[in-house]
Amino acid sequence: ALGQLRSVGIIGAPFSGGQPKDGVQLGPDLIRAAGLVNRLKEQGCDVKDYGNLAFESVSSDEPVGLAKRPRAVGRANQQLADAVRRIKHDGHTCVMLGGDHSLAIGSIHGHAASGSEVSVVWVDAHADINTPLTTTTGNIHGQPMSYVIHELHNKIPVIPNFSWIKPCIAAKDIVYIGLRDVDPGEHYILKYLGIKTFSMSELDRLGIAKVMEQTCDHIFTKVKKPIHLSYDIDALDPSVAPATGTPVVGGLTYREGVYITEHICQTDLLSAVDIVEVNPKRGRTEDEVQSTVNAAVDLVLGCFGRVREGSHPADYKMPDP
Ligand code: B3U
Ligand code: MN
Ligand code: MN
Repeated sequence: ALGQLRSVGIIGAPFSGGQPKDGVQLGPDLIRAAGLVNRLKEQGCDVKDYGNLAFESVSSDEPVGLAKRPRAVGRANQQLADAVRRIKHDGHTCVMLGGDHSLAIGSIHGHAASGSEVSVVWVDAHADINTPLTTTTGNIHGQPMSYVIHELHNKIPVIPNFSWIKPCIAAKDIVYIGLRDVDPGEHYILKYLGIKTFSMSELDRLGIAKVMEQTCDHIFTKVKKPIHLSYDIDALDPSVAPATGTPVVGGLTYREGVYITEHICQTDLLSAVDIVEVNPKRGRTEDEVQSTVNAAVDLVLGCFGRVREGSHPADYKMPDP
């Protein structure tokens, strides 16, 4: 079956300030260079590439408490939120190419600001739900969820360039898949808020098909909200996606990773996608970089109708001899 014509708006966010490792800002152009736009068009999508955001450098950006580079992260995400809101208003499913995962603040915020409430499917080895006070690393890519969840609003201190952020996601509208490196404070928050999680243990127990059924059962109770899929490439096993800043052993296979996108695509509710944390400078060989980038491309293609059984256009003409 060929998915109906989908209209995709791509925004590149070459930003690395949410974590300390150089190279993750190269993700958007690398994923494009692997042919993303043409391959989406080949599978029947309408694609508009909005290009890359230009982030001005912030001259003086001392940590606030533990949080590192807060002014740069706040500014970049404000720019991204505006861009995502515009792309949603133009009627596209938004694809945000990162960049590090702190960008989910702006991407989710802009998505939620564009219309109704949204649900979030967060695919990641990490929960990225530290508050600026529970973080031990100070890296804001380990914190984005804490800024957008209503129930954590009173746990967030004042941070420069963060005042525009209004919490916009309910804890009950979140599902995590792929967790295997969760800090104690994060684990407490996940349990305290009753957030639905499928760690790698649950995935081992249930298999990916049941995980995706239960994911959709969870987010579809009552009304069906548009889905924001936030996909950290480090959810995949490092044997598949080694070129990333914080690889963690025991991750999703390529097949499980792609299955998630196929299943979400079939809901017809996918409204925005983030693909983040591809870092070519963390690959030890060119093959490692290519494997990671190819996986990123295949995840996006899976989001927009690519199916592994193959497909054909509705007007396919069988050649006669
Ligand atoms: N939870 C740790 C580690 C981490 C989070 N996200 C990544 N690493 N990629 C933290 O820094 O908050
Ligand atoms: Mn992440
Ligand atoms: Mn991660």
